[in-house]
Amino acid sequence: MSGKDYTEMWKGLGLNLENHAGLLGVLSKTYKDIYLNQKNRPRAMDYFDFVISEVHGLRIEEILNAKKTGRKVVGAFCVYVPEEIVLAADGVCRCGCAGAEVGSDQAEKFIPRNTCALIKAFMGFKLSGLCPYVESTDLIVGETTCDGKKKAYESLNDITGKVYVMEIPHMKTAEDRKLWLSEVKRFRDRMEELSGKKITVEALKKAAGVVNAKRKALQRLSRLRAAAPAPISGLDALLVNQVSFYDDPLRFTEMTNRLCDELEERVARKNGMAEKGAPRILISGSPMAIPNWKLHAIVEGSGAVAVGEESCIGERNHRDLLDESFSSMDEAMDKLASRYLGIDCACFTPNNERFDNIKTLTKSLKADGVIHYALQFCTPYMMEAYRAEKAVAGTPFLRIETDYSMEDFGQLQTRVEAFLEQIKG
Ligand code: BJ8
Repeated sequence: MSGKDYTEMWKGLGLNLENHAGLLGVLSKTYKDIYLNQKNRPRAMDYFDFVISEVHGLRIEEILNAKKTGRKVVGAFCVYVPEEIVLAADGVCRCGCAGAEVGSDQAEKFIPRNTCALIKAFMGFKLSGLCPYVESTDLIVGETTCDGKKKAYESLNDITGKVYVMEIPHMKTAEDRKLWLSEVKRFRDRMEELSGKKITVEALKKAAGVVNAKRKALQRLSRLRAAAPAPISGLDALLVNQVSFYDDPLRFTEMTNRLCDELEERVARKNGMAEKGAPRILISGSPMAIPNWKLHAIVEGSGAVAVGEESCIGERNHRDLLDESFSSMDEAMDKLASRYLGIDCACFTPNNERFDNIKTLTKSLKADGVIHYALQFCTPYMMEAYRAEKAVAGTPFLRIETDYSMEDFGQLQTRVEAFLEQIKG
């Protein structure tokens, strides 16, 4: 990982230094094995390789420096938390790492064994003192999406004392919209209280511009993956989406646009990442938080190319922009509430928009097959697999349920290979 010695910084954050060194070692090796072995990567991926090498280094230093100037750091585990409000209060917003099997034994003292890997990971990272992001946050914003998260936040608050929960309705009726609007306002008030700064319409407009620019860069990347041959691997595109959750938003946007410039040239020259005729796969379902690269590594290691992620670390996060045409606080709150309530998370019922979106993406990305990915014990996404399959009837479809462990890697590989044979046949 990084060449600089950050030991003092990690000590100051109270990390468990021995376990932390082990974690960085595993992360670095996994990254090298999976990422640096790819051939013909875009040159602009150098930046994202650098960000990963500094994931617990330079970025944390930047965040701690921001804190020294009085800015507040807000962590979240869900795309429902409105980043614009955090930025408008001059805060730093980032999502917690929850994509690796860490501290499960300790997490299971608080939550049941049969809890999804993402929840276990955010509890495990905290309990084993391994995440500098969690340690540097002033506020962790939870939400009432799935039951597992909702209840885990209670324990996380017992442990950290800094969890604030937004109530997310589970339907989208007029009454639900009212409830959600009041939650968005309550969060604005909480951010004002935390930062000691009044959130103004101008500050919200500026924040909306920053976050929309980031979304537009991700949308551009997403559109470029529709080219045949695909100009970038799914692994690299997934990494860019994962990094979008914790990098500085302005820098991230610039570097992603730079990557897209290069991809446009590649598309013009028909310079693809995958072999000619490689099956194009849309991956749909539970989010893949950093460093969860397992399924993409299997799919692309088997000769296919992942061309899209119908997921919160993907399309669901950047599909919709915020309408910036507001001129009063009430209008701004209204527009924020409707932009976020448009997210098609499986925690909603009914959730027909998601199936329409899967259908549209399968077509626009020219996917030859869809792999539905649900984390084990993620009931909302496991349940929706049936309707997702129905939505793309006629397109080969594979359902996968897994966690972060590598124990089923071989078994999944066999299933994916058989699926790809079915597509080719
Ligand atoms: S908007 S998908 S980020 S809730 S994987 S913890 S749902 S049991 S992460 Fe999610 Fe927000 Fe929805 Fe997106 Fe529960 Fe499922 Fe675990 Fe999940």
